[in-house]
Amino acid sequence: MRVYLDNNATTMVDPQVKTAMDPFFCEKYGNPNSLHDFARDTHEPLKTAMEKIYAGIHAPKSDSVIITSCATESNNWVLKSIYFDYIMNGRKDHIMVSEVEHPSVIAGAKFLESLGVKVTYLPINSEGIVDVKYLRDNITPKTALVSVMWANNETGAIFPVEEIGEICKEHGVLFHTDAVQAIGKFRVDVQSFNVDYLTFSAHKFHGPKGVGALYVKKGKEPTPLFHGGSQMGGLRSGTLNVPGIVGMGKAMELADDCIDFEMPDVRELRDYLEDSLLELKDTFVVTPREKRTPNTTLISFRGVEGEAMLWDLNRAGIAASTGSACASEDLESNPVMEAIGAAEDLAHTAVRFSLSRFTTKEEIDYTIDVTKKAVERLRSISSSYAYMPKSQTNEA
Ligand code: 7TS
Repeated sequence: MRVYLDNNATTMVDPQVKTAMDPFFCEKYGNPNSLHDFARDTHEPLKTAMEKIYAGIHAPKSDSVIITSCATESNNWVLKSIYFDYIMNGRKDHIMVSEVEHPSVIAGAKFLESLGVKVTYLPINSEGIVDVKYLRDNITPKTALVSVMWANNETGAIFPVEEIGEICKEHGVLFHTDAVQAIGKFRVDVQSFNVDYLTFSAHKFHGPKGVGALYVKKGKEPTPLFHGGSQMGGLRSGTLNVPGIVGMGKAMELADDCIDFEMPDVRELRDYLEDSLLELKDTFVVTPREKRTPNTTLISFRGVEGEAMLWDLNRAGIAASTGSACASEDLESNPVMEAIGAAEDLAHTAVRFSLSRFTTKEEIDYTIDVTKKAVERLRSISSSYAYMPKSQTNEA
């Protein structure tokens, strides 16, 4: 059996999305900016797709949704344009990001730091939720931007973006949220709270890879990263990825429909998986369920090296993760576990299972069985577990 439980890294393209994209490879392949009918063939489908994308995040027509190549591009764009627009000219000198942002934000912040920008890395609490009080206490009149993700990719923890948006508004600070793990998991409505920029990426919600977007509130248009064309109102030059945009539109429509219908089932399956694995002694989950996206569990098995666990799971056909795929070749501890301040022996033991609307009960039953056996096997050969003081285990 092959079981895919790494949906926070990427998802299967929904067959309906693939069907919607198909005509734009070998039939309707014109460049939308050309002046012939091959180009014109793409105009109506692009318009429909963009309407679906706007509807999916409840963006008003007056605001912009700029298509990019991925969330990494959108996140980098926000950080770098803030530097060009507000910091380089001396108006501001400071940004704030949570310490558990995706590397595309953390590395961007570190780059700005190397240019002399002051960066505050917001800590997270023992539940894996960003510390809003720390933000409130450290925001200054010179702060240009706060960038805090909506849902964390490792734990699924949902961050209080409404409250953060309010604080930013009070202080006249721009607010960006990376909503990559939010779309399709719960309702995303950019009009329901204060937000200036919002990132998302199609391949995280059963759309194609290589297409993402940045929502931009009217009047907050960032300096472009790419110059050289008139696409996206000159804000993001480059020939439009027509099949990608059509695919993202369809994926967004389906994702929105699924929030009420499929997501409760996904949550039930995730809870069943988690409950079953928590029956094992010395097994921990950090963020409480009600504060998490419905599809994610990050679970620690004391005494079991996460990478060893992945090896056993992979041999049985199960795909999971110990951290971002982007970082999975480094044998490093999970960044969220580190940020929480988990003991060294636990920081290396976290395994992330992320489900999707295509995950079945049979797959979860199989995963529970394989995981339990793997934990038993790996603990039996773990010298650190064998010699661990009984006080550190659940054993009497
Ligand atoms: N932001 C978040 C919150 C993410 O989870 C990811 C990918 C990205 C940005 C980057 O998206 P992309 O469109 O540039 O690919 N996260 C993961 C992960 O958790 N494991 O592999 C990739």
